[in-house]
Amino acid sequence: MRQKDQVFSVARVVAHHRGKYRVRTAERELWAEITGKMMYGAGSQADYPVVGDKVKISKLDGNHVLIHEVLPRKTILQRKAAGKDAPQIIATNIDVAFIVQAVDRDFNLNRFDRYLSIASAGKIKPVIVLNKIDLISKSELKEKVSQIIKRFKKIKILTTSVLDNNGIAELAKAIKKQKIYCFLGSSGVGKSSIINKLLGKNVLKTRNISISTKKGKHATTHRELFVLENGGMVIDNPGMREVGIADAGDGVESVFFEISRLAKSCKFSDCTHTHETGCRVLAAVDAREIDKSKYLNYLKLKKESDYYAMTKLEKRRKDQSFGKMVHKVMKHKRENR
Ligand SMILES: Nc1nc2c(ncn2[C@@H]2O[C@H](COP(=O)(O)OP(=O)(O)OP(=O)(O)O)[C@@H](O)[C@H]2O)c(=O)[nH]1
Ligand SMILES: [Mg+2]
Ligand SMILES: [Zn+2]
Repeated sequence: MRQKDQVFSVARVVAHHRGKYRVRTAERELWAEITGKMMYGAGSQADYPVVGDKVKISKLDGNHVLIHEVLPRKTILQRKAAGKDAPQIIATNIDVAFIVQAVDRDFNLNRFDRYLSIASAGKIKPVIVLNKIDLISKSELKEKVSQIIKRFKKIKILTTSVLDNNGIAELAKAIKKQKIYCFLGSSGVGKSSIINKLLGKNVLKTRNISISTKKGKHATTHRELFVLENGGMVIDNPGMREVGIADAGDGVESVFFEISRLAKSCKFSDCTHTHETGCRVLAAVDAREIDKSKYLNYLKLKKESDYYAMTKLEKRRKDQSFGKMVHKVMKHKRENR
């Protein structure tokens, strides 16, 4: 038996491509695979290693190691992907989520709500990064920043331009030793370009002109963790098209904390804040204490998170009763023809 003389150590998962993992020890990077025991014992994606995880490894041969176990995760960043019930883990052990938007067509306050909700649900500190500020004037930038401050109050905002190196030093300064920073945002906002700047060399493939003419093509196709010179760690992600809410509501309620607070004084405890008399939220929207578009986005994200929180059984019942209702209406129509 080989089991006895196995020496275990701990490594960090830095990448995952098609069932193969790259892990990093204090000395170097290695290829890794999971043990058969781990594979057969895994019930869902949550049981497999993901980027950011600390894992228990043993040497297999040459540059290969075996992953035996995922060590307890400090934080989990997850979303709901289209058409899937189970949440999808983006990365683990994240300390800070850099939520990146470009100041051009990509700029959208409602999208920040989404990313902020998933960060908050994972108990991860968010920082907003506005990139490509070379594309707009100083006054336009000021206007955008004040929109963000008005909507999100206390969240830290960094403004950057990879093109003229603006704000990159401030961003680098915000990255601390041994902490993990995850870059999130739509495709093309400049996540990989920013990380290349932080690394001080072009390690990551970014979108070039010829790629950008092919619609929908992402420059980054897999998630990867990089260690910066100061010992801080950054994770590059492929741009995300779907950022569904995968939590029972805490994330959404904390991002919209003013609305949640008002909701406690609504007349009905099950108030939906859409039409009820005595709704404190609607009153605040009418009095313009709460921004209308923020309120509408709250309803939208809350609906998503409520649906997510429903059990499978409840979902089936809801779908069935909807099916029955459709059936009834159709029958009624037929009979009255
Ligand atoms: N003008 C300008 N262009 C930028 C800036 N940052 C990045 N870009 C350009 O934007 C394009 C997209 O950059 P990427 O770094 O590939 O974007 P990404 O967010 O990593 O995209 P995905 O990997 O597809 O998610 C590239 O052509 C970059 O050169 C910037 O600050 N200003
Ligand atoms: Mg990229
Ligand atoms: Zn209400």
